[in-house]
Amino acid sequence: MSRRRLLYMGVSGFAGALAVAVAKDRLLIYPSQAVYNLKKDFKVVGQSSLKKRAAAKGLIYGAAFGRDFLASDKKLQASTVRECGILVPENELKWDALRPTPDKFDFTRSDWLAAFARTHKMLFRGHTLVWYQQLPQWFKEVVNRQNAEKFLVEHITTVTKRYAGRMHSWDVVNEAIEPDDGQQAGLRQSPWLQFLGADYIELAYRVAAQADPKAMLVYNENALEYSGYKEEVKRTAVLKLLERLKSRGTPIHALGIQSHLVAQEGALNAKKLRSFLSDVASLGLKILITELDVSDQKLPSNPAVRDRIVAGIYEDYLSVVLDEKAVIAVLNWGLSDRHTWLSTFTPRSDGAPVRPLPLDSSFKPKLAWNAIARAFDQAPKR
Ligand code: 9MR
Repeated sequence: MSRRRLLYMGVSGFAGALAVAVAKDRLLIYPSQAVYNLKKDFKVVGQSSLKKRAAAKGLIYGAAFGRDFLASDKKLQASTVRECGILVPENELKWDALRPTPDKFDFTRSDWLAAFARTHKMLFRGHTLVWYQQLPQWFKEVVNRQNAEKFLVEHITTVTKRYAGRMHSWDVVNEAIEPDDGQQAGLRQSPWLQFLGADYIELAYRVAAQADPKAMLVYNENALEYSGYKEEVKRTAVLKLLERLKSRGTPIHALGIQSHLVAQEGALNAKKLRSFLSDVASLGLKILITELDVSDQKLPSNPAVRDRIVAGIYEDYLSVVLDEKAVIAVLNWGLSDRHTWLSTFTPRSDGAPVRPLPLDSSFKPKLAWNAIARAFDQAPKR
């Protein structure tokens, strides 16, 4: 009999039954995680919302929403108002959403979200001014080496001015590092790098700071969380970028760690993650967890088993990152499983709906909600 099998057999009663279910579903790569989670009750004290639990520790909690989902769903609106202290448009502030033609801006949909946040006394957060994706159709034909700076400056100025004084923070530049692209300093091959060179990053922060001196200016990045070689190289490149920006007096105030976690990715290396966070903090930067979710794409089909594993990952991750006092905010990328980018980007092969977020598709809190609540309750005060 294998050691794994013995491990499973050591768990009794309900937990044992679940462990066997897990084993049958061939979740054999994480036996310790599954068994550990089976013993956890994810108990939460009191009834208060995630935003209140976060606020009690000097933290901000919120989520990303699409205008159409939020506008058409009263139940989602009620959950949002209850749980969230900050709202970020999922797509409405991206270039392709705001720029129907080279000389036009359309703020209808982002304004709706800004008004919703304001009406419900939530903070509002901007995502994102400079990205290599979601550029409008016309971009390729119109933007070139000669006019790229004019487009970049005009875009950042117009968009940040529209919400100036009302924006908690802006993801000024998003996902600028990709060491696999083989460019200088691990920079991603993007139209901005191609047209303007590495200095486009600094320029973007300076323009944003001038147009909205009150907003916290964030550099937002993905794939920083795990401990594989690629992530290690990426963390090093991001740190170097931040160091360089700071040493040149660039107005940058925080790092956004997207945190799209993946249940089958294996354990996080808490030590490496903590030391990265502390290196970022020692540059005088705050840290925001900007797009948190946990993909259950490859987990067993049983939703109860999935929810338990996902919740364990939420609690483990947040308890590590919230140890670092420079972390000031946690945002989920969506709030309820009813609306999540993961249903289309990484659907499950068994066709079952994905369950990556704190609320289920009927807006009921899942164990993931408990896990986040527990992490907030246990976090040191800022
Ligand atoms: O959730 C967003 C999805 O609806 C969009 O189709 C996609 C492309 O614009 O972007 C998704 O959000 C991404 C975010 O802007 C940046 N980090 C990764 C997010 C998930 O892909």
